[in-house]
Amino acid sequence: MLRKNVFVAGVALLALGAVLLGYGILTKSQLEGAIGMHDWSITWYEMNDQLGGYGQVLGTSTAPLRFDMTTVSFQGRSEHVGFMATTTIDLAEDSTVWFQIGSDDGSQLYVDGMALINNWQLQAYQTMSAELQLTRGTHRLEMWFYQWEGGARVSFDCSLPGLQDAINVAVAGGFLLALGVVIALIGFRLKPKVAQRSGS
Ligand SMILES: [Ca+2]
Repeated sequence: MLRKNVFVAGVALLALGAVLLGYGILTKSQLEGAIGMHDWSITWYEMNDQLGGYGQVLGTSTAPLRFDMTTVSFQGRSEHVGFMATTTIDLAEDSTVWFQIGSDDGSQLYVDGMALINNWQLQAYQTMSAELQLTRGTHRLEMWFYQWEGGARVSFDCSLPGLQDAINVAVAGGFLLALGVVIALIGFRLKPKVAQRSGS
């Protein structure tokens, strides 16, 4: 009886885990597919002061929409450097979109010309996020960043709200599935021992 109960509990966990895992992965791919992404066009500048005053242009580069430059460096330069970057996103339907910028030192984010996040200051790496209701179609993003001295990092992320929840559900589902397999196997292997004990 014990064997059967353990086995059934294991299979139930396994099934629940598989459903959650599938649901999480499906939701994640739907949310990720809902934003059409394009690379950032970045123009790098020399910075004139620690308040984020722009100097002369140093050059240009590109980056994927969602990026994390853990050590900012342009042409070997990691201090007194900054950029202005532009890109667009395409929405398949009207959506609330979650944006996050992170920077050491300062950063700002504009969406369709409107200031959405302002984190323009000397600081250790810090992220700030905001959500914005946007209509179906193409929207223009503009990001400003500067690094004065010391640590140098900048990141950008965006998604439809719920992406992290979907990832968490998938991870929890995978854990339950693995746990269910282990418990079902234990239940399965209990049989001979239980049978021998009851028989002796
Ligand atoms: Ca810094």
